[in-house]
Amino acid sequence: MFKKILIANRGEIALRIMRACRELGVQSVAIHSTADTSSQHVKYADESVCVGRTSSAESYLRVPNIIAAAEITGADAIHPGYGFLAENPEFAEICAENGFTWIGPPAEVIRQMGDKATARTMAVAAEVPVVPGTGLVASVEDAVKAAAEFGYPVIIKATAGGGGKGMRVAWDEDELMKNYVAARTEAGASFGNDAVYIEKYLVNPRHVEVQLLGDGSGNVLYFGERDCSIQRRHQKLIEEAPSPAVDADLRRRMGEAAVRLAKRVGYTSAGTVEFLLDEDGSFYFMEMNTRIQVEHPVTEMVTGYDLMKWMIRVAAGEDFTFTQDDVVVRGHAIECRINAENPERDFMPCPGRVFYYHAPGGPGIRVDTHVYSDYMVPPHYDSLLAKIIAYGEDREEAVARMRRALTECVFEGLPTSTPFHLEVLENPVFLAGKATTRFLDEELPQLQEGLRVRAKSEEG
Ligand code: MV4
Repeated sequence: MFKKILIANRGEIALRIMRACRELGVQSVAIHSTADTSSQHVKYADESVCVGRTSSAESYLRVPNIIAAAEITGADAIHPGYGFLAENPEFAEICAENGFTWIGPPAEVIRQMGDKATARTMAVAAEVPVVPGTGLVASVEDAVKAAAEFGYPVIIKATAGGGGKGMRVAWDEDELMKNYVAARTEAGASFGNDAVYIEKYLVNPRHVEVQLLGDGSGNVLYFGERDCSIQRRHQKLIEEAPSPAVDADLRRRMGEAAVRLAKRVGYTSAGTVEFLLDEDGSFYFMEMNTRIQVEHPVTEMVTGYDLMKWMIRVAAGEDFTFTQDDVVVRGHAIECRINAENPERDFMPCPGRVFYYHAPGGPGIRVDTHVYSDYMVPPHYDSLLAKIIAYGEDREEAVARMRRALTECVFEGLPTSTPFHLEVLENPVFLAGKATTRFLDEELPQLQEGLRVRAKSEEG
């Protein structure tokens, strides 16, 4: 096992990694910006190094400073968490070149999966189902020809994209010709790479993703799925495990498909294969995320495995002490992401001081947060305040516990997404387990009306 790990991140995920380190008897090193001097991850760590000024570009993304911090503290490994440098293959290589173990998948796999057209090709090679589509298309004529083959609507995707950027839907040939140019222009401006490919557009799918973990001996295990259909502008708001739309047979088929892809590319560490699950029960490869994800706790709750500790153990060369048959999904877990934002004002981020924080608790509740009373939420980073995770024997109990936890929770001084979550937890479509990726667009008027009523009754 490692002696000391540098955590190249901040916020709740830095704390989560440090908690795993402490349980493993590993020393932790925090890095921080000048805006995060009094952050929890700095206090919790055994050592800390300031790596730069407030902006991410000058601190959490400043590779030479992070490597220097690892050198002066004598760390033997680097954990990137999610976001920042987690899916930067050059950073993974630079860590290794400087003698630090990268706690993540091989750099070459990060690179391959970061290119969405390549990832799609790898999925085909691994016999993982993909939506009818193309490789990179060289011209608008090729795009029109391909679309005529598999039929409208189609979606144009930037190969350098992911998370929705450089994506355009086209319902007919005219729209395709227009949006093809728009997608390429946006992709070129956003990523410095304007290459695009085309897929048949699934109109009303669910987002279902499979959690994987690979050790250094070629073993790859799946830990069931998460349903992340409730998103707004490609930001996930609520995640749950298991998916209400997945039964044991589908779980096994999706899990085995995800493992085939992972084995094909030589995957190690924690990773996630995202699928679109169609209304008829067919599933299709969407993307592979080569990192530990925000929503990993729901999987930890329903499987009982500490994914973060296993991610560290396999990076240190340990193999699994259990098999696929040992991984059983039991009960139900839901996560609500609490952001410092105003759902009544188009989810506008609202950084500022949390004058008073009170954590929910009791049976089945887990809170992953870096917030404390009098904490100043800096405006420079993402607005995630806390993840509340509720576990229950079944979905109904998980929902009831989540409602209770959300009403116990206090973040004084800031608007948060808490009331919005309470609205979703009363929505009939959500309660029926029928939410698809269109849920938020379709239900937003009712949810916002509910929010206004809620705000009024709090005034009165
Ligand atoms: C799709 C799709 C429908 N059909 N691909 C969204 C981000 C990127 N990961 C790919 N995305 C989609 N790809 C085909 N062929 C619909 C989406 C999509 C989506 C997917 C998951 C969750 C929310 C979404 C919201 C809009 C579009």
